[in-house]
Amino acid sequence: MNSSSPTISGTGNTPLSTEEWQELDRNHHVHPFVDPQQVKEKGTRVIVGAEGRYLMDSDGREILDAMAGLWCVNLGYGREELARAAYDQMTRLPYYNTFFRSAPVPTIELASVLANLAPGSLGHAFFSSSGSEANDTMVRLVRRYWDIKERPTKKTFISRTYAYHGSTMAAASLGGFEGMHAVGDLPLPGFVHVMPPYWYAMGEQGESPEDMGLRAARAVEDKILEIGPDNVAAFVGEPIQGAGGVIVPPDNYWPEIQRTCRKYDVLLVCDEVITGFGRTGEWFGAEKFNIEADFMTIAKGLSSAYAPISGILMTDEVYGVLSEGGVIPHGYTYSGHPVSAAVALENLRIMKEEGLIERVREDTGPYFQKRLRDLEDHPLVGEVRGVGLIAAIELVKDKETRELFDPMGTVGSLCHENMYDEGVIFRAMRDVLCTSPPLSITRGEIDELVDRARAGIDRTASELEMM
Ligand code: PXG
Repeated sequence: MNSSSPTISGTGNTPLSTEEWQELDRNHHVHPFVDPQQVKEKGTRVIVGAEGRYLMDSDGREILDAMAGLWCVNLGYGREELARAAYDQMTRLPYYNTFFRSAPVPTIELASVLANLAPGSLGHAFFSSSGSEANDTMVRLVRRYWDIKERPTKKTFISRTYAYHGSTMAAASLGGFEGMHAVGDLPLPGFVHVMPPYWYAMGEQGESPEDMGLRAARAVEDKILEIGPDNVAAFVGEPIQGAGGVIVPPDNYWPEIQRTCRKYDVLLVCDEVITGFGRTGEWFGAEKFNIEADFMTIAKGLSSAYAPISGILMTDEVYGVLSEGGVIPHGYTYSGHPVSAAVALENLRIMKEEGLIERVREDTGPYFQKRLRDLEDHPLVGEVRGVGLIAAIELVKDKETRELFDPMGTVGSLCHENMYDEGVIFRAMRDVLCTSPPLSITRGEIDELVDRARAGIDRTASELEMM
């Protein structure tokens, strides 16, 4: 027990000072993906509220959230309709399960709405609460699919370096981060990785993005042949790799992946946790890149993160096979939670009614991409890349040769801090500054986002004595 704990009300709204919150946090709260030493030394940024696209911290500062939380608050903050949907559902039916052949009404409605929204024949939804759980579900059901088809050796998953698919054992195994694999002795058996179509950092000198895209797609085919097609269950990929540094594939990459998966009878899984629900200017990234997936993982923007909900969508064919296998012994207490489902339905209704997808596709998306590309004149900026309302600014040591900083990550972290001090939150991954603002962002706010980002990059450059 912390003897110096201030008295707290238990409502989460106790008016303590920043220092008091930081002390409690330092003493009791374990953060994901954060060095405890940094929490101890620098203290936590305490966030007390938000409205629209702006967060407010405990010192009363307004910060433009260029990350929509963690790539998820797609409608922006303060939408009363979503709060009302949650309240109404909590008073009507706060919980009932989806086991034992029962289901709450909003859960059934959400499954049918998603079936209509999703591309192709992805007509069946299994719900969970987080992207990680959804991917774990997918891994189990893909393996079961091949068992039922009497091809039990098809068990290995191919995914990519710098992929992020979550933090549970299977999801982190699918992910392509060595640092994550080092925690918990991962990857589990049956998970292998190939190179991503990351031209800026991995393309050879003189190699075009398209040539690199083909090379990266061929790495998938080579891996299938190395393992043996009879042993490969699925290829899993985000249409655009988000947390790995917004890696946008060239146009020839996904068609080649699709062809390869069909050729070797390998299932294709699209992880749309970030790219789903409007981020690219289409409802799904699969539509942007013409991908016909057998499974799709969804989360985040499904409810604009106002309530935790995720799921996997599967095709009629896949569900048909799974249905032949009898009971599916898999599920979570919160699978299809009615409050989350009600919030998701209201979120989707608002997105449709306000024409948010069209707005991102035709107006704010192109404007965002154009304004961000103005930053390419900066000596520290090697590349700006992105689609719709997702983008990255890659900082480099040498623009001409595309030489990255060594060690990677220090300059990115510094720039992230400097941007925060300038009043805008990006996400630093290596030396890549990622942005994925609420889809409700306005042109004026985009101007502000870019101006503040430039100020942060300028500060970083002068601290590096480059100017
Ligand atoms: N797939 C993708 C593509 C993701 O981006 C997950 C699965 C896992 O979702 P859950 O709900 O289990 O977190 C994600 C999550 C970051 C960051 O720092 C990114 C995510 C989560 C947390 C932090 O960029 N993406």
